[in-house]
Amino acid sequence: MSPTPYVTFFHAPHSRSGGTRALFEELGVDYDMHVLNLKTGTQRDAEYLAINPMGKVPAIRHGDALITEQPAVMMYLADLYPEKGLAPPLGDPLRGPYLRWMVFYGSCLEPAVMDHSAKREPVPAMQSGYGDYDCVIRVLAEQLEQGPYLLGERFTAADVLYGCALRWFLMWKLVPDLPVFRAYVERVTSREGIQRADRKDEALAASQEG
Ligand SMILES: N[C@@H](CCC(=O)N[C@@H](CS)C(=O)NCC(=O)O)C(=O)O
Repeated sequence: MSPTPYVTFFHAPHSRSGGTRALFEELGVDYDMHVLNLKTGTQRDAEYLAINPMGKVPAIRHGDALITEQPAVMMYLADLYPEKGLAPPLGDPLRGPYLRWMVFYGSCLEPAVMDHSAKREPVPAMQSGYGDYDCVIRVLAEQLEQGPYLLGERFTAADVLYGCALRWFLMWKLVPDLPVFRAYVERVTSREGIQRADRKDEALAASQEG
């Protein structure tokens, strides 16, 4: 049963909030969804900026709390439903590695990928929070080689984040087309919940096209 009050999820199809939708499906919980249209720019309307001044998705609201940034949103949701087993709890030896990889996504992987794709002049590795792009990609690939999931045998919300993000990164050729990335994306995104989220998102995107 969902805790009260329901979580409100601010979502736009074909965007970074797709991973959060996939996590909701993997958790199998109810929520209220508020849909934004990135093509017409409703995320920049005053009404939404009053909720999330960044004008970005995903965002969730739970009671008076606003949570933004994919890793924080996913950690919050996975902790909110501990019975679903998608977050190693405090005291679990995997809790530290789980937090590490969740934060690595936002502080290392995504900035490295975006800086690299924009061909930004790299700052010296010692001054960069993520070092350099090649190092980030190598460290992630080495971790996934140990598989089958980011934390080994245990599937967690971190895999929903990385599986969905790497799928986009491969599609847009933002990361090297390594067999380890391909196999991991296939393993994670073929899960029932994520497939269901994909189908719902395609229908939502089509309705916005219309
Ligand atoms: N740091 C944010 C980034 C979210 C983000 O960039 N979302 C994009 C969608 S892919 C967005 O909302 N863009 C709309 C805009 O900037 O107007 C996170 O990790 O959640």
